[in-house]
Amino acid sequence: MKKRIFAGILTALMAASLVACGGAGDSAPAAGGDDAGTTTEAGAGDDGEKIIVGFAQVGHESDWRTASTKSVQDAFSEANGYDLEFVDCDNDSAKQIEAVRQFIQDDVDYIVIDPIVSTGWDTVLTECEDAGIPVIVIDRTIEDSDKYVSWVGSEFMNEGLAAGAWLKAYAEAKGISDINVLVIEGSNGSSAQIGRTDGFKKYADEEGWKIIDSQDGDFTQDGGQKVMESYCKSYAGKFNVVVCQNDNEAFGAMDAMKAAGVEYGVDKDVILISFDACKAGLEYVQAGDINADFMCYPLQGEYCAQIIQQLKNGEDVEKQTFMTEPWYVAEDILPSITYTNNSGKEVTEDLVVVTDAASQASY
Ligand code: GZL
Repeated sequence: MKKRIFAGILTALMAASLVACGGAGDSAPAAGGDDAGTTTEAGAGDDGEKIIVGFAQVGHESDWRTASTKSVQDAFSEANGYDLEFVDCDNDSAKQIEAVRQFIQDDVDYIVIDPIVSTGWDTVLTECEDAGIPVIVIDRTIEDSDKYVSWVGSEFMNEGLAAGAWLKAYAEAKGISDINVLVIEGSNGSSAQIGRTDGFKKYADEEGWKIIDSQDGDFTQDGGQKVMESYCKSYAGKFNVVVCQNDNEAFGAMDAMKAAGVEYGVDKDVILISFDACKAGLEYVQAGDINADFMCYPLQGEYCAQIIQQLKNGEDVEKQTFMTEPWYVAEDILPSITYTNNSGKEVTEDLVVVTDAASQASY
């Protein structure tokens, strides 16, 4: 119990210090670069006991998720001094809340959550706080509570703005003036779906593009295929852009368009835009089937382990750490794009032309 009280005081002190120093977000090293994460020293507690970490993962819906899970499992390995309690919540929010409550009952030392949806968290996070168990959130965000010590992930609104900024510049470069878009959204209510949808829609509204339809593909290949099959039936010949909110949806959408005789990719009937930039996605970019793929960096396990080490050592931790996420394209026609990001800052992003997906992919 003594350990718990100490952890509770530590958490409160950390939160207070973060508020004091503004808790300004920190940007992580470039994805896939040499300094993307560092080897984590052994996590064993001071008394040599393993540090017990409970991890409630979204599910197993995509290549991105597989990489995310492996990243956390590798960081919290037994060899690194951890005992990881892993729960695959299978995209079921009730199951995820239940998993966190089980971690509290199991009296774990730290809890890591990738929240399926961004609301409904304050009650259970209060229970974690009362139990003196620090919570770290990765990837997606929690919007209805700040009762966690730190978050590591992506600025999803910027990902949506990136797709819009690229499409605007690309359409101008290609002389395409009439833009009619079909969107296959990610799991409804997830911060990734909300941010990518809102960011892209900002450009659509400003540029006068028509978003013909926008349906939930649940971030899966099957979901992407089913929605695209329906789109091909309902909107044949009426669309020239498809935005898939992750690569696995794009894989399914390509199968559906191929079956319907719709040509997509570079200099075809339909411009195909995707997110995640996993290796398989970049292979399609290299082949010219996907025109642009906006990275969402999944390897957050090392960052999580570093945060736990800092907490264990009584050090301050950043409240937010944002991943660095390149923009990948199939054609070498635009060197870079300048856009105004979600913080109102004018940012110039270099476009990475995919010439060797295997070496350019981060995961
Ligand atoms: C985004 C992540 C999303 C990915 C999908 O950070 O939560 O969930 O874009 C994954 O591939 O399913």
